[in-house]
Amino acid sequence: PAAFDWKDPLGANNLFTEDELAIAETAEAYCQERMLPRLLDAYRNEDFDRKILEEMGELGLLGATIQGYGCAGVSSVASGLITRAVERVDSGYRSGYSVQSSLVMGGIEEHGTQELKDKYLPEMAKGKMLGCFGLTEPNHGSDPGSMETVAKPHPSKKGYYSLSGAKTWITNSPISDLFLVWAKLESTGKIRGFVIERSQCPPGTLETPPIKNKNGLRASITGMIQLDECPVPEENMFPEVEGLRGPFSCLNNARYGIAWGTMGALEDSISRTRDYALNRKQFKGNPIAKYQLVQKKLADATTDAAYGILAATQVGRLKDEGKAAPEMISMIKRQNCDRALVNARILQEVFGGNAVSDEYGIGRHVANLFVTQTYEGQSDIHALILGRAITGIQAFC
Ligand code: TGC
Ligand code: FAD
Repeated sequence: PAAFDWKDPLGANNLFTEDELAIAETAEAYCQERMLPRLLDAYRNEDFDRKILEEMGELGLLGATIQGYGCAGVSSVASGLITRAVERVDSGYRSGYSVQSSLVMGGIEEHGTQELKDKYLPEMAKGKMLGCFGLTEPNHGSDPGSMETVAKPHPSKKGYYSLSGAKTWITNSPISDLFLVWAKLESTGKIRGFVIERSQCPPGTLETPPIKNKNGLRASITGMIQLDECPVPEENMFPEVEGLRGPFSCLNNARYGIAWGTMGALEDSISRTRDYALNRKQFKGNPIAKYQLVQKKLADATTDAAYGILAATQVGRLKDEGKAAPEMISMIKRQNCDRALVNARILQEVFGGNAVSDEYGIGRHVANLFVTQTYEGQSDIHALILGRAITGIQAFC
């Protein structure tokens, strides 16, 4: 019989092409050799180094599924493998990466005019220009359809809209050059997407205060977007897409990426726990890995990680064939985030008191995975999306 590999328990590597495996290897090498050594300081000091995205750009990892504009044009599975490699290091770095690649570059590529694509995608692909995605507001998180941010013709600048409102909990906002903001057009009441360039905003019309002292995702920078009659050129509004379909089409790609990423965080938790359990001795010099209760924790977590990778691979393949329903993405986003969080929390117990030290990494994964379960649609919201698809009855309100 074939040998069992605890790092790839169900042989998922057999499902990837040679190109996909090569991309994964490049991403893993970069993440382990150059990203990981900076992580502990970044997490302690809540300090996101924007150079990381520039370095990922140099390796062709940003906006990786996009064809042209200096992007690699790889498969959805390959992009998932990149995301998994990044989140094996830290969910915060994956957040910064996902927002740049899936939410902003993906949004501009899918809905922007040719001029917007030509102007912004090549610089974003190099990581020279950073972006953020403003959907959530202080009073509207799970229910973005009720947003209050408004766009109306600018009272004094012809050819411009004026945007006013506030977005909160926005990854990358304090350091972003470009803002994809969703606002209601006053004349129609319909949600539209606007691309705002920081350098073009008059003083006081765009502010991006950071949200500090987070107890998770500390290696990622988060903030608000405050718009006060901010002038935005008419040509920077996405021309066709209106309603929630706009932001949700971008979210489909990012939620898919999170399903892969959280499996990376879980795999790193498993690997750290295995090492610890093999080395830590209690009772007559036995490694704690010898005890059945510890082995069960590892068996449960390894099983969930293996299933999660297979499900994400399947949805990735369907996505590239145009056969992935958004509900499939809700299913893997919810399941993988939930299982990663539950398992990492249980594995944390294996470290005993040392789990409390940030040197061991496990507590950081647990804190981060709570955030992944919350953003891009909290898990219960995805349960309701699935419930609606199963019963035909919506249960949101
Ligand atoms: P609903 O009636 O369901 O839909 C309204 C319109 O949107 C369309 N639609 C989709 N289109 C494409 N893909 C999807 N996944 C879609 N889901 C819905 C739908 O067809 C409809 O189109 P149309 O043309 O008929 O108008 O709208 P609802 O208001 O009832 O939605 C309810 C609900 C709960 C499902 C939705 O609001 C929801 O998903 N809420 C969660 C909010 C969320 O995910 N926020 C994410 C913010 S961004 C973020 O967190 C980034 S973190 C990044 C990081 O750091 O990694
Ligand atoms: P609420 O909507 O207030 O929900 C609170 C609780 O109530 C949840 O458990 C929810 O499931 C439950 N609930 C709500 N409605 C229902 C219902 N109808 N039925 C059952 N349960 C319900 N947003 C962006 O736009 N861009 C970003 O880049 C971004 N980055 C983020 C980074 C971080 C670190 C964090 C923490 C959040 C980020 N978000 C971002 C915001 C994120 O998407 C929201 O926090 C999330 O959508 C939940 O919204 P909320 O926090 O307002 O919670």
